[in-house]
Amino acid sequence: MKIKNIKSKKLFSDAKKLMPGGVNSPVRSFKAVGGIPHFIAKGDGPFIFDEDDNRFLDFTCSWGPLILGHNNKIVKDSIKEVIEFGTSFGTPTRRENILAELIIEAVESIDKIRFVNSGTEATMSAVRLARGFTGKDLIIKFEGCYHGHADLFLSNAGSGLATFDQPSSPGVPQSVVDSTITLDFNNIKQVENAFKKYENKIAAVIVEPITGNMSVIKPKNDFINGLRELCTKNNSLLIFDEVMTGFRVKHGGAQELLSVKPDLTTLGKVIGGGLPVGAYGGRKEIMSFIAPEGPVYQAGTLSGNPVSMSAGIATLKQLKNDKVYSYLNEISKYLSDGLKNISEIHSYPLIVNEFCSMIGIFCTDNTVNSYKDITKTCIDNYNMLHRYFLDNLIYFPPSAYEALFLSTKIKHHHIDHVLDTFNKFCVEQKN
Ligand code: KE4
Repeated sequence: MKIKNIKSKKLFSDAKKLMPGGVNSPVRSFKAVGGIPHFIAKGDGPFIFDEDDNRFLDFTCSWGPLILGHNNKIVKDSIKEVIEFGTSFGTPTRRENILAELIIEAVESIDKIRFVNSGTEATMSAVRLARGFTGKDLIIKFEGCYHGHADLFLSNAGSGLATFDQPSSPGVPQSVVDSTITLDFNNIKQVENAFKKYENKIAAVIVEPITGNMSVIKPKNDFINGLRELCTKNNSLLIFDEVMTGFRVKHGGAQELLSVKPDLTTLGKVIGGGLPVGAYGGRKEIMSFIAPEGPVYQAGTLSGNPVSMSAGIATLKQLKNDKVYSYLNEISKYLSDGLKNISEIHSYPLIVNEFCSMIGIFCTDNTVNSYKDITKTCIDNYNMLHRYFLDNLIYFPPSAYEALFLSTKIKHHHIDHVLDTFNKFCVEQKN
């Protein structure tokens, strides 16, 4: 069914005259999947409504933050309440204490926390802190993991194994990535070799413990435990980038699911309830290095602003209820099992990785354990599936490298609609 998009088309044409690519973040442009993006006018529960009055069942959830669905009443009321008194004061406010306490009591590895305004700010600050605390410079990261757009993260693996990186974007000087080493996710041998090669020079290893930016890939058992052991043995810090997985895969994040404690954790998305918030936190003795307590500088005009704090508090208070995660687990399994069963019935190549409301879909029959594996999957098939779902008013993320997110507002009958649509897609593929 071709859906109306006259208004989105006009808005996109205007937007491209005003903003690069017509968007304020590249992945929204639909460049990866083709077609034009839908300009969304409002969200409500499991739905988003575009300017042409199409109502989509949403599985992007604003790239993760909206775990409680769109227009959550408690979050909305908390924002209305706080703006009665103003929006920002550039001073400490009590709501920062409240949100900090909610996070510290949920995430065992965090004794102290600093709020910033995005995931990128959180990860770049965590790396600076790790370098300041250890007095070392080198950082290990993994291909396919995304930690935001700070220069030091915009690099690809160097030519040989465990050699220094090369920039992956113009504007990033080689000097900046000369201290970054990119290795293969799930390859603990490469990490061991890097620690041997650069003995006592590695400040930290940063990793998405369950990836969401090469879609959803879970670490092999020896990988995450191996990172923990190697960092401890070499007096380097293990940084879990939980901007996506924090309060998403479990109340205590992926570190609770995997039973591995990092030295620093970065957070974002869900902790802001749809408003701009990032955070980084960890053990007291590490966090005490952050200004003004310690020498490592980091600051932000709107960090901890009462409006964002209020939305975060309202969100995390609702997530303290265990029933939320058991429900999300249940509906995620219902969707992933349904997709797998239908793909088997029709012999349609599909792998589905599901971790409590984060789901990765790969159009392939082979296992997917690393970035190289995903590049061998059929991206074109994902794009065809994306378009088919969109024409049936189901909004999957507009990139094969992104994760699906379920909110608590997604019900079984919504998933039945998705499964019926997928079944029709498979039948049509065969004809
Ligand atoms: P932000 O600066 O976009 O708030 O966070 C950066 C970031 C850091 N770490 C992880 C694990 C992340 O997933 C992200 C941002 N995620 C992307 C979606 N894959 C944001 C969407 C976008 O770039 O528009």
